Order: sequence, then C-alpha cells, then structure tokens
Amino acid sequence: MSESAVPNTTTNAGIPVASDEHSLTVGRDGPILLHDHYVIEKMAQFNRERVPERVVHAKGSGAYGVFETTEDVSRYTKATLFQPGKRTEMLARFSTVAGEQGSPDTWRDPRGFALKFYTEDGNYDLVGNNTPVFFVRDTIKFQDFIRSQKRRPDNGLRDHDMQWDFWTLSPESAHQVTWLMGDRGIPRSYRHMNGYSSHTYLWINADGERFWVQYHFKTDQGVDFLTQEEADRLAGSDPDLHRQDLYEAIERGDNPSWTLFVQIMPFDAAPDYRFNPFDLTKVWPHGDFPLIKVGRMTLNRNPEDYFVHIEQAAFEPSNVVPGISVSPDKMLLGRIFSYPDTHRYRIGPNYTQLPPNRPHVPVHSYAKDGPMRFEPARVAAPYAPNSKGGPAASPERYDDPAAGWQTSGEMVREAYSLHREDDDWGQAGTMVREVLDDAARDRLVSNIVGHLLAGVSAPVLERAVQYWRNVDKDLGDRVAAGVGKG
Ligand code: HDE
Repeated sequence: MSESAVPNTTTNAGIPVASDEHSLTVGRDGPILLHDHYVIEKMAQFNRERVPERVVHAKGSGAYGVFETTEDVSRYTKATLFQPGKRTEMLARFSTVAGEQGSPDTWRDPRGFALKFYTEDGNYDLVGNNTPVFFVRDTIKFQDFIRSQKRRPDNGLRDHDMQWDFWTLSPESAHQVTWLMGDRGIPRSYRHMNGYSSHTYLWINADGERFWVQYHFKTDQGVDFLTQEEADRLAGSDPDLHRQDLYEAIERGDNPSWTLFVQIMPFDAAPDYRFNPFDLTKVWPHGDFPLIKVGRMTLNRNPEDYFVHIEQAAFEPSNVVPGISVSPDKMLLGRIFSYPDTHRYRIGPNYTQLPPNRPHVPVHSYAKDGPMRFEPARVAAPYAPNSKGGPAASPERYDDPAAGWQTSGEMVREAYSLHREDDDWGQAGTMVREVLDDAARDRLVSNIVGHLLAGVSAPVLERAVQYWRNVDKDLGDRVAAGVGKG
C-alpha cells in the first residue's frame, strides 16, 4: 500500500481503482470497454443523483440543534420533550414555498419552518411556516392554490395574473396575502424570522386534561426583513443568501436560537370563542390568550452532507407524540395523509431509516421489507399478535395520539360553522390598521402595487382592488390609485 496520506479512490464497493482520469480503452486511441465497470458505475450513479424535488418547499436549508424546556408547562402537556429541564435533539429545515431548488432565496413567499424533535417517545414533527395563518382553510383547495402560484402549463412561466385570479376568488386568503405582501414576505434571513404552528393542536396533561394550543417560535435574533428593492437585487447577485447565512452563522459559532411560546385555550372554550379556533386563516389575538413561555431551540450543527440530511429530511405532521394530538382543522387533517404519502414517493417507503428521519429510540414496528431497507426488523415474529415475545400495543400504557376529541353529525360538504366574529376580511383589516405602522403600510401598498403591475390585467385587476378595499377601504383606495384604477 502506498505511503501517501491521501486514500486511494475506490469503487462504491470499496475496491481500489487505478485511474481518476482515464477510462479503460483498447490502445491509447481505441474505444472504451464495456467491462470498465468503474466508468459505468460513475455514469450510472450520476444519472440517478436526483430524487424528485419537493412539490412545494423545494428550496431549503437546515441544521441540527437542541430544544430545551426552560419553563414548567407540565400542567398543559405530558409530552416528554416539554417537561421542565428536558433537552431534546432536533433538526430544522427552512424553505421557500413556490420556487424550485435553484430559485433565489429572496423571492417574496412564505417560509417553511419545519422541525423534527428526536424525543424519547419517537419523532415529533412540527411542520409550520413563518406566518401564523394560511391562504385556504380546506385541504381540497390546496392543490389548486399551489398550481396558481407555480408555473403555467403552456409556457412554463410564473404568472401574477394566475396568482391574483385565485386569491381574489378565494377571499379566505386575504389575511395571509396581507402577511405575504407586507414585510414578513421577505425575511432578512432564516435567522430573522419567527415560526408558527399555524394550526391549533391539542395538548393533554398527565391527568388527561385537554387544552388547545398554538405555537410561536420567536427569533432571538430579532425579526428583520428585506425591502422589495433589496430582495430583487440580491436575487440576482446572491440567490443562495439565506442558505449561506444560516450555514456561516453556525460555522462561526453564532448559533441562532428561537424562544418557544404557546397560547393555551381551555378545551371547552372552543365552541364559543369569537373566531373558529380550527380555521387556519385566523389567529387568536394575544389579548385573548397570552403567550406562555416554554423553552428555547438552538441550532448548533451544520449537516455534514446537504443531500443526506436536508434533501432527504422527511417532516410529517402525522408525527405527534403522547401528550400532543391534532385538532379538527380541515387543513391539518389533510396534511396528516399528504406528507407520509409524498415521502414514500419522493425518497421511498423506507424513508424513516434515512439518517435525518431515524428516531433516536428503538423502533418496534412490524413494518417489513421493501426497497432500500437496511435495518433488520427487530421483532420476534413478523406479525401481531404473536406469542413469541414480539412488541404489543397497550391502550393502558399509551392513548392514541391521533385521538383526543369527540365529534358527530351528518356527512356534509360545507364551510366551518361561523363563530361570532368570523369573516374573511376582519383580521386582515385589523392587522393593516393596528399592527402595521405608517412606514410598513406604505411598503405594503407599494409591494401590492408592484406585484399587480407585473402582469395582472382586467378583470382580475378590478377584483384585486376590491379585495384590498374589503380588507381596508383606505388601503384599497391607495392600491387603486397605484394601479391606475383610482
Ligand atoms: Fe405543506 N407540504 N401542505 N404546509 N409544507 C409539503 O411535503 C401540504 C401546509 C409545509 O422542510 C410537502 O415533504 C398539503 C401548511 C412545510 O421538508 C407536501 C397542505 C403549512 C413544508 C405538503 C399543506 C405547510 C411542507 C411537499 C394542505 C404550514 C416543507 C414536500 C392541506 C402550517 C417541509 C413534503 C420540509 C411540505 C402538503 C399546507 C408547511 C406535498 C396537502 C398549512 C414547512 O406533502
């Protein structure tokens, strides 16, 4: 063996190869030989390097870290990761939504805020966004919504007319579009944005008492944004800005952190609350349910391989652990199906064995075989029940995490029942009038006008003006003047 400190290149089977530069040929100038299996391996492997990109949230970045529960919220949940003093290893992936893998990080878009906690009861995933609300409130409209934001089938171009056509025909989008067109629509970096569960979830304490909960991860770096002009410039000069920023901050030990707060609603308060608490287009004003501190997440380790750890990361709202359950939010319930389904297609049915997805606790599942399976099934018999000492589920030990509330009624296709103050424009208008200051309102008008002038025409443009007048009369008038419809 050579004295060199540099290891010899090998094939994927570990066999030393003779050249990095020359294929095996018949004579110096002769044809390449089919039995040069190393060159074949290189070409074949290359052709298979890509897995399908995520159908949404394709461009992302992530890092590992730790979540520490600094406060005592045990009276609301028995989830092990939220018990006082508990430290739980975790993975975070941040993303843009509508663009593709190579899209600039600074395009106006919501940002994904996906977290995986490797708890002692298995993986807990909280797959949220940097906004507390969403564009639609029923799963059945999600695919249409996304198609309106992506590329046209005829020319492969993105099209603002299509985006506003959908939004203006879907008034429930107004709250989220107000967020999107405002400063939060382009964060300065992934480190400078908050993360939200967006959905309402259920927490269950050790006595079986239940609470509705909303999560808010507040950035300890401070919320900061890019103006449209800055973002447009950076999209050209530095399309991977946010990926680079996150990576470099962690490399230099400037570990970003977020403080987790929750809003807690007593279980029985839901039916009479002034807003439908399961409608994803609504927030719970903090005056109604104040923020309660829980702990802090800190990202402190870059993945050693982007593809292995971030591209193959598979987050799924179906991963809830004892002490946490889902709510009757029609979007959340749709997502419970959708995420494991997309993972099976995108990275294969044994995706939970991949490094970022592997739980940090032993798996006692009866799953068996399938493509790319490398973990032996560690069960005494491949079926349940069995009398061979295999794992056995016991309702006495664990409640069903997917259960937690009761329901009854006719089967219907109808909107949520309206609560006292439910409508599509109210919370968006409150945000414009009471949350934004004058400068932020000016930027909102200018962002909306700029977006509308980039390809939106009649009749969509007229509808867009009316949409903003419905949110806030003054805002709508300013938008109308800006697009020449005043
Ligand atoms: Fe997603 N979403 N989504 N989504 N979503 C995906 O899953 C879907 C929704 C969110 O960093 C996909 O693995 C449906 C809301 C994030 O890997 C897919 C509905 C929120 C990520 C999918 C929604 C999100 C995704 C694509 C409506 C915030 C990136 C690839 C019912 C609360 C996760 C994948 C990561 C990714 C489906 C709505 C957040 C297709 C059907 C609401 C952060 O399964």
